[in-house]
Amino acid sequence: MAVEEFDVLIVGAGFSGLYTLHRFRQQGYSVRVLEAADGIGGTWYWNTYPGARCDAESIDYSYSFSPELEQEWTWTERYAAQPEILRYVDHVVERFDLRRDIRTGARVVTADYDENSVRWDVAIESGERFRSRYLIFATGGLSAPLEPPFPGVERFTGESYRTQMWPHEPVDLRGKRVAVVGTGSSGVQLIPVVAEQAARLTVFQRTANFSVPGRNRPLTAEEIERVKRDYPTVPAAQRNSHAGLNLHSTDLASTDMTESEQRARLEEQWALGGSFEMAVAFSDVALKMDANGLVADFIRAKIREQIGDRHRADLLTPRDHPYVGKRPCVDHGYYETFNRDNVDLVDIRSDPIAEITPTGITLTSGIEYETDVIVYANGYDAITGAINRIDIRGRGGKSLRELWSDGPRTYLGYGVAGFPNLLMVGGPGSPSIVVMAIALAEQQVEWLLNCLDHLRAAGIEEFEPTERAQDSWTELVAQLAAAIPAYANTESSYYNGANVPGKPRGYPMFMGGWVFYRQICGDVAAQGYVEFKPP
Ligand code: N01
Repeated sequence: MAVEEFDVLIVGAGFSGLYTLHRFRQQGYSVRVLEAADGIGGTWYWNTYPGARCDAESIDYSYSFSPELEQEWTWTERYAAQPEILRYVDHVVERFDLRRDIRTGARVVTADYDENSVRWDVAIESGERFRSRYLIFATGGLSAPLEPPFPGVERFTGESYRTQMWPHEPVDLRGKRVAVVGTGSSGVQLIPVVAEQAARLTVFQRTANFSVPGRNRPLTAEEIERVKRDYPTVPAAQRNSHAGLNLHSTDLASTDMTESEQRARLEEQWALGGSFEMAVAFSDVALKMDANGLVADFIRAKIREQIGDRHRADLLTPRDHPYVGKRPCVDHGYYETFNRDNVDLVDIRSDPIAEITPTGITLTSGIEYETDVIVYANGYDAITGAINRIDIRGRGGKSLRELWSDGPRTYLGYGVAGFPNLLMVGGPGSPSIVVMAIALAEQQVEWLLNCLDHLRAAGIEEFEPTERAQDSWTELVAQLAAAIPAYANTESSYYNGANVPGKPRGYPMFMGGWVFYRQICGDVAAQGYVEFKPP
């Protein structure tokens, strides 16, 4: 079989991979994107479950590299639903003629570095191989779905669905008994929609999460006009923010306010809607447990107000983690759903699922729930999962998976010692997941292009970070997470790997905020990328 060769191979055709393709191609590199799915769009291709919607506002959740694109495209709602986001992806793909360089249905299984030819040799599931000088992973932080973790899943004779890979054909839940397992962002979005369709919905909850109503609504003509007129200010403000989002944040700590000012501020943010607005109610929400407690207590009280039944309200009230320690959800009618007569809530913290049977779900106590449909919304092997599922071998056949067996080690999230010309966008060690992915990709790709220009001008065609730089970056990433009380006081979350049996515990992403990250990247560039050296 002929082996196709390119300057750059990119793994993943989500928002990050698409921008990487666009810019590297513009700079004159020959590029091929290898995408596992049968379509383009990454997480937005896979997550077609009912209710799927972005939890960042659509105006922010957009590319900023093209003023023409900003003017042409018009979002219809405050939070875009999955089909609209996929239409935006399609528009971008056509607009910038990206499709011709993307190979879909091409799941990368191995990547081997050939030191003699200074090339990466990449194989996809079909056995076809590709070679390139640079290999860029744009695989996404939440793209490695976890299998439903219960014995007997395959014995169930009804219909089973997974939010992470919902069928692209319509699923009819009308008149059926439906069980949903999992109450993270996916479950919280899906549950209100399913409740309206199903005859009976039973929600299996292990951990109550914090969720804040999104207050979604159509964008008005005046808003659209204003945004389009002021567009350059939107991404500019994003770049000066912690998470790449335009939020109503404040420099005031909770301790700078009186009790009544705190209360007013919390009500104000609550009225705006969305969990990120609550996270910036005070400047110290993640940094001081007292401030965190104010926000958490406020949301707990609001949750209770939304639910009629006291026992249910109690079960749905989060108690085991600080606000933002686990990713909080943005909902659209979640708590009200539990006031419906056709909805049940089962606490699988006190009575865990023992097995899936041919007819339903059995708990450890022996209680059985018969159902026609089971929906698993059980989450992802976050940040490292997608890369670690590929067998990647660097210099001397060294395995990346083995190198990362105690947690990922990278330099700035861009590269790994011992793996020349392997690069990452939104990878471990970057502010992956905690900074809005599109904005982060735009910044990182520009940085990488400048880095390559600089190194190539110096005659360096093969490079990797030094061990020393990688060690100190890995240490900094760990120290930052440990120094932020909201994370340090959260025991179990996909952020720290606790949701995956056997995964090393630790925060694999840079938690110091985007401004700080960009400042460090800028300093490294100004100093001539000195920690990237030939092997
Ligand atoms: O996954 P999750 P998700 N027994 O890991 C439960 C993004 N996203 O797909 O909390 C019983 O958050 C688990 O329980 P627990 C967003 O960043 C964005 O919902 O581990 N239960 C939890 O309730 C989000 O944060 C959007 O105790 C088990 C659930 O399954 C991220 O993706 C929409 C279990 C998993 O929740 C992931 O969200 C959707 C077990 N053995 C997703 N194992 C938007 O943009 C797991 N669970 C809006």
